[in-house]
Amino acid sequence: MLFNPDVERLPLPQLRALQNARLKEQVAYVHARVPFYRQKLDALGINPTTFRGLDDLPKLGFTKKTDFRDNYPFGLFAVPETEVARLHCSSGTTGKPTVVGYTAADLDTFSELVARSLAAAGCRPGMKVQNAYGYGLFTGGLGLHYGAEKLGLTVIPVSGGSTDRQLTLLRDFRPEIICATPSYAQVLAEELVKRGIGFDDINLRYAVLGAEPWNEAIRTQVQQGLQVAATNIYGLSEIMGPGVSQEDVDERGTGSYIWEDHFLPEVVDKDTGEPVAEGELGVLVFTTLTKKAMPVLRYWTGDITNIYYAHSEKRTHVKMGPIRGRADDMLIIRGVNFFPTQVEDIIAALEHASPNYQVVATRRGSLDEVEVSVEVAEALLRALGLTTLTADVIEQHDALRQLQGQFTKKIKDNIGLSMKVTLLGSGQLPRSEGGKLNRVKDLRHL
Ligand code: DLL
Repeated sequence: MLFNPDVERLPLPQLRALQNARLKEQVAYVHARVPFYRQKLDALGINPTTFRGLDDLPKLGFTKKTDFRDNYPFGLFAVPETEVARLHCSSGTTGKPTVVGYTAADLDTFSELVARSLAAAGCRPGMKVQNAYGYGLFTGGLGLHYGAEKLGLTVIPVSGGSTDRQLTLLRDFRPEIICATPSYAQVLAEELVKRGIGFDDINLRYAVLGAEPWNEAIRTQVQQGLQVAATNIYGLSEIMGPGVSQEDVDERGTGSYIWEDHFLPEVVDKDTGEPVAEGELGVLVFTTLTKKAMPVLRYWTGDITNIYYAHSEKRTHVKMGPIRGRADDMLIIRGVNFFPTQVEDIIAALEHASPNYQVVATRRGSLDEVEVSVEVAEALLRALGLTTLTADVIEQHDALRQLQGQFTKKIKDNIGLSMKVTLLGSGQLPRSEGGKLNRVKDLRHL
């Protein structure tokens, strides 16, 4: 279902004209209202009255995460604090959080775009949604909440974690939709099995998963484990929150529609900052087109992906592929650059590996080492009658020795690094406690 068909199907020339007009307005708006941008644009020699719009976009330079930190808390706001209707934060791993603000009009747009996203995910007015994204400063909980209400869903605002309560509500309230991080959806799927809860006991049909990277193997696990159609929702606080892009339930696996009437996407080379060709991987950059409280010009998201029109079927807007990693997540191990998602790709292609993995980088003396741990697929463990795995147990089973050997070799062949591969039984790796799960640990800086 299209929530706003006129806009979602706006022919590209008209969409481009709309973006162009909005971009010019947004540049003039920040120049007039945000000292940070006025100084920046003046230094770049950009005059809003002669700025030509899309053609001049690359001249605007980038806004980086550090710009938010340097202007903490409200320095990037374009309206007086009294006009800010809500504040959210993006959780930084170090130092101060990034603060973002919304006017009442921004919140309306936020709700509309989340409503569009949920409609694309398969949700229909009248359905119930269990919202397991964290409520609070994180944008996930409230962002999904108001979008769901806007679409006409009944919201069950449970927030993240409290697995017992989640399962009780799934059984008693029988929602058709669950919104959660993919790693938490995996936990719920595992708990159903552990507790002997059958698919007839619950009523789920759709899962709307995002806030962290995931892949097709995780999709399969969640779709089978919860009996749902699982789609991707992407977003980030600096630009809005969830609902910057969304996958259509009937076009799963072909990318997520970016709501181009509000956000202007670009993909640029992570080293040179130059735009790459359509479909090529690079860093995703967004310019907001309609934001009032905190507009952002060319925000360097750090997320690595590609954008393309090739698979836009039901709508005209551009699609983005899955997030392949973050520019700053790249690990440099013994001089070799690699993204943990490369390990994920290898695991996805291994027959007897589950999608649960962890990458840990350490330094012994002056030498970097990487250990990759992966849980063996349930089916194989069951066939072998095993639960936990030790080195001895692995030695005794051909299938496990082969899996370990194959995995080690593929890593060496594809990434060019030798890594220690550890096979684990199911449930041996950390699970999501309701929010984002970090599968990569770089302990070299500690
Ligand atoms: O995670 C907003 C959100 C909430 C999105 C709920 C989807 C669902 P932040 O906390 O600011 O905002 O984190 C943004 O999370 O730059 C990506 O690196 C990552 N991320 C978000 N969605 C996805 C996704 C929210 N679908 C950062 N796939 C982004 C991969 C994602 N990574």
